[in-house]
Amino acid sequence: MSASVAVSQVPVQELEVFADDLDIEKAAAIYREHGALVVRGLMKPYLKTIAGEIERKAQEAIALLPQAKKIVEGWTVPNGTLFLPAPPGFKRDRQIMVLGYNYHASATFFRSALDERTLALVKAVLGENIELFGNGQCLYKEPVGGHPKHLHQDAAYFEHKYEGPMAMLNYVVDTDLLNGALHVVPGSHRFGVLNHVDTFSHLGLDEREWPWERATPVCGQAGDSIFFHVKTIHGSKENHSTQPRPVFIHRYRRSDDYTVVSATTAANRAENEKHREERKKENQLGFMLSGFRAWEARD
Ligand SMILES: O=C(O)CCC(=O)C(=O)O
Repeated sequence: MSASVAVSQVPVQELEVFADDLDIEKAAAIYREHGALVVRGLMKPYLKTIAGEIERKAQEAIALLPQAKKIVEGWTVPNGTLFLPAPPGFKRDRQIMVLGYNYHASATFFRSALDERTLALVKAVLGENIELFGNGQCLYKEPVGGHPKHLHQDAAYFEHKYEGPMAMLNYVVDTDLLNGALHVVPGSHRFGVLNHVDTFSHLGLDEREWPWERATPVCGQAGDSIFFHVKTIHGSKENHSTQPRPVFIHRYRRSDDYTVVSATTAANRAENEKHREERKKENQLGFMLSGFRAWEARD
């Protein structure tokens, strides 16, 4: 389907269910239909610890800025945090984008990836054999103009052989249009992988073709979770509030799935596309969260 086909706006109420009264089949059906699903309150049990740890990691990252190294995506500091240039009038010349907060840094973050209700939902969508994809991620928008993340498909960054990962993005603070609510384009998971260009926040869709009005904003409370398909178009605007707006993300995939193209810029995507047939499952094994991995001769 061409990206220029008009997308009808789906109100957020059609995407949402509630963790306290979770009907797994209904939730999975919403995800399959729209490529997006909101589960209100799912991560509440882990929130207090995670919120405190994220702030601690952010302060650690800022203190490490004198040791920052330039890379193509921005600057990294030794605790793994990625910085971007700061907006005009900001108190520093660089702002946090991806915090070095992941499963290597926090037991609670890791435990939250194994949440029973979450795994039941993931299995209803992806089947019995599930592995973790990646080490967990924390996107951190600083206050007073913290970075936008332009509309994009995660498949531009990590295109997969099969279904691809199901992402679960979790709000750490109440999140609305002022501080950077996630926007999703329901149904866009059926569009294939679209052409992405370089933007301030790395790979993104052409803003003339994909203005924010084509997306549904998902306002929510701390502890709400938004699931989205690897090809679902999504993004979030700047944080114009006076407080940070972090989110933490888990990604789940079928245990036989693997990345065929990885990229962060249009140039490295073009180069890596040439090697898609060379990518293999063998060196991409994630930790099993459900089911069993039998050895298979794959070549
Ligand atoms: O921080 C956000 O809201 C953006 C997250 C996102 O777009 C992503 O992880 O791909």
